[in-house]
Amino acid sequence: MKTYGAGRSAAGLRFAIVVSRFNHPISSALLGGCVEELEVRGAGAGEIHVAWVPGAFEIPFAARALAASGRYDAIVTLGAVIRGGTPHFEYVCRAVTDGVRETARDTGVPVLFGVLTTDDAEQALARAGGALGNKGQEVALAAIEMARLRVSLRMPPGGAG
Ligand code: INI
Repeated sequence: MKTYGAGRSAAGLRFAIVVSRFNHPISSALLGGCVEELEVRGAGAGEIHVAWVPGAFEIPFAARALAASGRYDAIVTLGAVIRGGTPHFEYVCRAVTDGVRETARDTGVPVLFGVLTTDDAEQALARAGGALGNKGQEVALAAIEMARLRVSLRMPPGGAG
């Protein structure tokens, strides 16, 4: 059996991160975890570009522009949508999940989903460097794996990747 290579080294790969400013303490903690993991895995600091947007609703707009630029091997999206007891939460969640999925589908660039959707701030903080880890770090690993897989899918199975 031959398998397409993936791997966990970020060396030589280029990443863009789209991060929403809304719920800033949470999103900045996600960003810190994501950048740290990419750098630990070998990504050059000059190969990680960050685009801030006002809120999660705006994430797909920036993710699509960055993916379409052809400059990046993977796009990471980060943010926190916290339920506030109004339908607004559902609308924002739907918009960002649909937009991220459609961006990856339409551009062929992996777009990773690191947007927390939680009932309250405590649940989000627990996932942004708290008791339940850091979603930014987790999604950085997924971005590396998908970026490497994308490269290797252009080669025969078992090739470098
Ligand atoms: N944006 C978020 O990123 N998280 C939220 O929890 C949130 N809430 O709760 O409203 C939120 N709203 C802003 C939205 O994403 C847009 O920025 C805004 O509607 C302007 O288009």
